[in-house]
Amino acid sequence: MANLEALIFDVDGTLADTERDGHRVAFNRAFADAGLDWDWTVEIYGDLLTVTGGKERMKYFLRKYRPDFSVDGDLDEFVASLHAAKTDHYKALMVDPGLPLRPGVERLLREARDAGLRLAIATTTTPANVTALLKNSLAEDAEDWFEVIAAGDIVPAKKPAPDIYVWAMEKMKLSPDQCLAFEDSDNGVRSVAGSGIPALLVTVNDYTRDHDFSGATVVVDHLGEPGKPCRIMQGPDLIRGQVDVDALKAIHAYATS
Ligand code: XBP
Ligand code: MG
Repeated sequence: MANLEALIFDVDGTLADTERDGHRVAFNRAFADAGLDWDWTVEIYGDLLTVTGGKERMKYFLRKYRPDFSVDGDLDEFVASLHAAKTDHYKALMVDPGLPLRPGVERLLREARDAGLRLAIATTTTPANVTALLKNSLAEDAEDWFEVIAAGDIVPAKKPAPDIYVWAMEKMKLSPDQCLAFEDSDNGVRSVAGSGIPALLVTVNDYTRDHDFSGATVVVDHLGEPGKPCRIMQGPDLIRGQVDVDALKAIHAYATS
């Protein structure tokens, strides 16, 4: 059995609840700037989240909700420039008003670093968004805490394809059974499963509570803090109130045995 060497984190919905109050708001601001009357409500956004990646999500929106929309010129270029404006809005939102990390995220990252575990990120979001969140919500030097930040278009196929996890593991020269992944959505779970990583901890959020997490080792409501214990929603009883390094080793051993 391999030892647990590395933790690989999804970002959106896992490190912070970025979707509803971050990405969604940034998309709507970019649409308004461009004179578009598109309004991505909290409810519609739940459906749009079935498609990962902002550019891909906009094209899905057009196909499903605005099939008659047309642009002068190239649609991909139009979507790309709208997306660049959205990224600027997202970065600004991370500064003001800012967005807190989910319970237990900072605690666990610090404990894992102290324990010598290697850290990485595997996300579909744009690299600049990861930088903005880590810098403003975790620590000025937080990007350096992660050996690899695998993000956005560096792989052609986004989650639920496994490519982003495979890319991160290749960079770190790790095999799947040396890793434990953190996700919040069914697309993330499918991506991890396809990559061969057997150990997967899911923290649900309001958008993903009802997703199919049958491929996860453990599902919890959050990682837990002192005075704010987490609740195990699926999987073996290996966590004592907070997900800590001992719990991660136990989850990894359970998943790889
Ligand atoms: C996250 C996403 C991202 C963001 C938008 O999925 O789908 O697309 O919503 O980011 P996951 P960009 O958490 O599974 O990685 O607009 O920068 O693409
Ligand atoms: Mg996610």
